[in-house]
Amino acid sequence: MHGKRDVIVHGTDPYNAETERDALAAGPLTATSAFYVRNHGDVPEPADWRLRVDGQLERPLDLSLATLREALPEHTVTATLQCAGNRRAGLIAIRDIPGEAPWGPGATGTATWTGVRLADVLALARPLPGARHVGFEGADLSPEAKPPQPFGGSIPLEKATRPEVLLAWAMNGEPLEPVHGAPLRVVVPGYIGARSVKWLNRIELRSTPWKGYFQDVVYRLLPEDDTPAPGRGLPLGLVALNADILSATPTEVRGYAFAGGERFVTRVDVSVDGGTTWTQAELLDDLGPWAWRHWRLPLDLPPGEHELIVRAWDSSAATQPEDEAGLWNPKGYVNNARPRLTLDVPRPT
Ligand SMILES: Nc1nc2c(c(=O)[nH]1)N[C@H]1C(S)=C(S)[C@@H](COP(=O)(O)O)O[C@H]1N2
Ligand SMILES: [Mo]
Repeated sequence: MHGKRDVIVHGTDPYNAETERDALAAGPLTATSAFYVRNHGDVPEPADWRLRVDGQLERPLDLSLATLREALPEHTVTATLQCAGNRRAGLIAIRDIPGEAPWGPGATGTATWTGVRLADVLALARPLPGARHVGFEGADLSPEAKPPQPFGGSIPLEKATRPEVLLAWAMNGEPLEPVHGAPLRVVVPGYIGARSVKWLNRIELRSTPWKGYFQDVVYRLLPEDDTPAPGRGLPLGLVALNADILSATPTEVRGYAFAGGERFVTRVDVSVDGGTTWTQAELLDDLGPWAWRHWRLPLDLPPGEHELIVRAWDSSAATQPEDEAGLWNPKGYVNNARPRLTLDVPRPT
């Protein structure tokens, strides 16, 4: 289904799947065939697709894809997408989170995205002075909201006019696949995946953030004892610094680290003795400011049990929280605890 390989399927109605560790480890760019999918409803198949731009602006637009592509210059950005629920399994291990997928480390991936700059579309539409946020609405209808509503969300106008924010029709140099938002999706580098709205058919210039279910009720960080309701908790936006281990053998450990927001990864430390001593890992390919860094450290571990811990650092000098215990929240978002792994090296026989 959906031509995916090397994924762990978390659901088929709607389809949700994460990339297997091996496929993430294969390289800094994630193959489209292995790229994670996060859906909140059925994949829509719009017969007559248009992009409408309305709200607080001087010039409402109603564009076909052909017009969009002809009118504006094409740009390509390499960016990591990361779901706010990435690594939720680590939070579920502390306390169950019913109804939410137990994502491992693969609800994230990095691709090249090609399309037009949202900034260029906004320049055509001419936002009015009262416009502060840019809302995005998809063509899918999600039954998670009662009554069902299209998936949507917004970002501040200030971010929307940055050159890295795209309306993309291609991923890794190929036409966008239906499951990833064809014919057109938003790509908001540095923000949680939920703001990169797929099957985009409406952009709304607004004075306030999006009031739809997927920004006003969920994708919000709630205190431990709270339950989702409109406006509760804090809306997630910028991705928090995170890292995970993708492979570990007695001779090498590898993984990814993603700083999120406008920060970048400055260092990754690895401990093989449960956190007593730390060694810096080598940061691999630099794919630019919007992409994660893969990292590796050669090891020479003797037989026995070894407790590996990893901690990434970013350009704001922040590092990852020690463990999941203090991070648990009712919807299971933002698990960015230091990854741990016990490696049992057998004695030679
Ligand atoms: N229209 C629409 N856009 C959407 C979603 C959705 O369900 N519907 N899911 C969002 C979430 S939560 C994430 S993490 C990313 C996932 O993008 P992908 O499926 O291409 O990996 O898409 C976002 N855009
Ligand atoms: Mo997500």
